[in-house]
Amino acid sequence: MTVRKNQASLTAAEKKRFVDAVLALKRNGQYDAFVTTHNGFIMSDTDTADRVGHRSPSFLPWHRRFLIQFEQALQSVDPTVAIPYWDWTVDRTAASSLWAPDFLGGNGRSRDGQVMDGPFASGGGNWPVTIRVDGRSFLRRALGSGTRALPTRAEVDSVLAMTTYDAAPWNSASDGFRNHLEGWRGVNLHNRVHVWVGGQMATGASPNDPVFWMHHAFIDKLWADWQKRHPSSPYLPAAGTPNVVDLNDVMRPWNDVTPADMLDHTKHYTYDAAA
Ligand code: CU1
Ligand code: CU1
Repeated sequence: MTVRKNQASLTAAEKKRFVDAVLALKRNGQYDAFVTTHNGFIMSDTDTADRVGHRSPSFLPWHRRFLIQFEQALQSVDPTVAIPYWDWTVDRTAASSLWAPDFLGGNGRSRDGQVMDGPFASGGGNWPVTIRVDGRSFLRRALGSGTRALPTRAEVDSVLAMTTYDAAPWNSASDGFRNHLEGWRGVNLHNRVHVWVGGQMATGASPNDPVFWMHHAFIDKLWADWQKRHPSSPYLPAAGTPNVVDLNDVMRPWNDVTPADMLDHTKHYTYDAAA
């Protein structure tokens, strides 16, 4: 059984196994295929095809499926590995152990944002950024350089208190839990963390930074916590919505998964703690 743990509670050996599995996927090309897939699903509010991965109700089930697929790839390398989650309401500075050289490495240098230490630093030769948004092939970060601090627990709780999953027009203007969690409205949880990390994390090619998976595991956990807190609040919309993934619509790029299939994460993994 796959148990996703808080990254702050991992042992040195668990951190190493996670990093080693990530590096193995980078070497065999699978990692960059995930980056490419993500980049293809950055959506605009005005897209006329189904809006699947972002700015839409299926933001949460799409990333749940995406993380399951990545976790299965990691486990094909090392069956003991699960995606850790980063609770940024607690580990909220560049001094957190998350950013130590034995895990993800630290901040980018001021000159060009290049990450200089840890397993994903360009100098180590193991992490060439090939799916790029510009000419730079090194991992970049600018921790905390955004104008806003990481979200607080009180802000998270204010979003978890919302009772409606999503609402028309089902995009970045919507009211409801999904859009406040995604961050286009209100206190802004998910988007704000991408901006706080900076570098590739602030772009469509964000999975180039392995912290992407830990950030999204926490977003996924918050969805699970919300589901537990509001058991009678369904995924919305239910059916018949143009350009939007309804409950039983298939989500691209897969041809075998719907939001309904993703509502119960415990078939695939559990979290080490509930909210
Ligand atoms: Cu995403
Ligand atoms: Cu994201």
